[in-house]
Amino acid sequence: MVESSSSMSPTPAPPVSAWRRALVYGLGLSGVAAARALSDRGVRVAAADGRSAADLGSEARELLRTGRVETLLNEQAALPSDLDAVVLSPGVPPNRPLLRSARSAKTPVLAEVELAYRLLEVSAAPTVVAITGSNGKSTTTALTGALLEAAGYPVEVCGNIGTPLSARVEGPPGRVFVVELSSFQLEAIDRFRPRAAALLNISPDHLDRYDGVAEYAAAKARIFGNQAGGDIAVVNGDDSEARRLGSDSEGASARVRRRFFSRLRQVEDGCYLDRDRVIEVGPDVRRELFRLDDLALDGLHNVENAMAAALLASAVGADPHGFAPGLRGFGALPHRMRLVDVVEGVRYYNDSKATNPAASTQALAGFGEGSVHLILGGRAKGEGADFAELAAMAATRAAAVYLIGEAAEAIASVLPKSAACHCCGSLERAVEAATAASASGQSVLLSPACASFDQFEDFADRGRQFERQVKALAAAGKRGRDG
Ligand code: UMA
Ligand code: ADP
Repeated sequence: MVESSSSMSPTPAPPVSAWRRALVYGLGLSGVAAARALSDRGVRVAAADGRSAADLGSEARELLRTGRVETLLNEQAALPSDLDAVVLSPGVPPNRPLLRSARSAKTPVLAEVELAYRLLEVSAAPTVVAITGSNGKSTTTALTGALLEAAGYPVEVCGNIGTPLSARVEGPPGRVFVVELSSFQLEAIDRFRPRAAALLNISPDHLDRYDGVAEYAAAKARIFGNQAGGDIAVVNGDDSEARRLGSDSEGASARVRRRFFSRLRQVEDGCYLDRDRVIEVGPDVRRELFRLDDLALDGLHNVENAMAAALLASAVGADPHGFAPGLRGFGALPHRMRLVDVVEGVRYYNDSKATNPAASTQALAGFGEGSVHLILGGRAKGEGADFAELAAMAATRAAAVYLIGEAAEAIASVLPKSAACHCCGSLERAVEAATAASASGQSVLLSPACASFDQFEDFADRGRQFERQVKALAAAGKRGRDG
């Protein structure tokens, strides 16, 4: 395993305006954006990447052609001696030799998001809203952006969701930056201080990078590490690990206002579900934020995401009166609990982005007993991926389970003997079998709880193949949506 993320604590970096030469490590989306931002400011940029120039993406190759990156090093090269800082792409783990050399040479190592934050700080204290968690980050980030936009704020939705923060630094003042952050990005922040930050949940993930869940969770908790008086920490009150990390005085200053959201119980400061209404409470407030009916998204987990988004949006001043219309206009992101079609009364949902057991467990929790034909499997994430809780949920919610991919045996071994379980091998056969067995009023759900790389390019490819097959079913003379 790698050096712990705490070993990434950076050597303090001088202001970016004083940098003369920096190394950008990784020339993917983050590295290209960071290199552009630095070279625009007159900093000489060297880059390092495990890939050769010819194998890099088109944007990186274009950047090399323009000469804005003066050298492309391979990962085994010696660290240049005249660097002011190394700017790190999130996918590069801290155990790389170049990073070890940087630490020995006391060269500051900063995450790409940290660089971007420092560039934003130059003009004014930026309004940053940050979101992390094991599941629900992209949905909550996009939803927070939508609520703020509906309230009239100029918003930049960026970060792990797809566009690096560095690519959004240039622009008019007064924008609110809504930034999705992965544990990888949080490892190498230093001053990054979100005015409002949310920790949605913690469940095991990325255990190929971390020495255990505690180390992974500690990286996530760094989102609160620089918050200070006047800032707001939003924490899932129903998730014990998130609650522990969010309440930890080391994680956030005592002057930070901690607000909890809960589906299960009343909270003192934050919001909770009271039958069909989400109520905000606090020392000086008690009001309805929205009703469940306002949510266009399916699934109980999306109630949590909406509660977090509402607290974040109100933390930077949005008027909750606009939340209900904002929520009504927000449909599921691609491959996240998305209704693809209704065929012969059977609802088909694409939740291909559910790549770990906790995500699929939550997705299932929103369905009635015995109402779902559930497609599970793929490549298990991490060696000891634990499907036990998912199997227990499937035993009540699923009419039958259809297994695909490498993890089929591991999942079959934890399903109760009484569960109807079919080993289908491929997604195509699973959809056929689920379609044959399902009745009007039931659902077919692809929420695989596994990564896709054993059979697909990525989760999006898996989701698209599922959607194509469902559309073909609908077109084959059967009734389409709402038929
Ligand atoms: N590279 C090396 N050495 C390494 C690892 C990577 O040289 O050890 C090089 C690769 O050859 C490649 C470049 O680094 O040229 C890729 O950098 P990267 O992996 O950091 O990826 P980016 O293209 O910069 O995209 C990153 C995020 N990717 C990762 O964290 C792995 C994107 O999240 C994010 O959208 C983007 O920045 C913009 O902020 C993707 C992701 O999978 C969606 N995130 C993980 C997740 O959500 O679970 C954390
Ligand atoms: P992330 O960006 O963290 O991967 P997404 O919003 O893309 O999160 O959702 C990924 C998957 O996680 C969804 O397909 C859904 O199954 C599940 N999910 C979404 N929100 C939550 C949540 N709050 N808790 C648990 N699982 C969730």
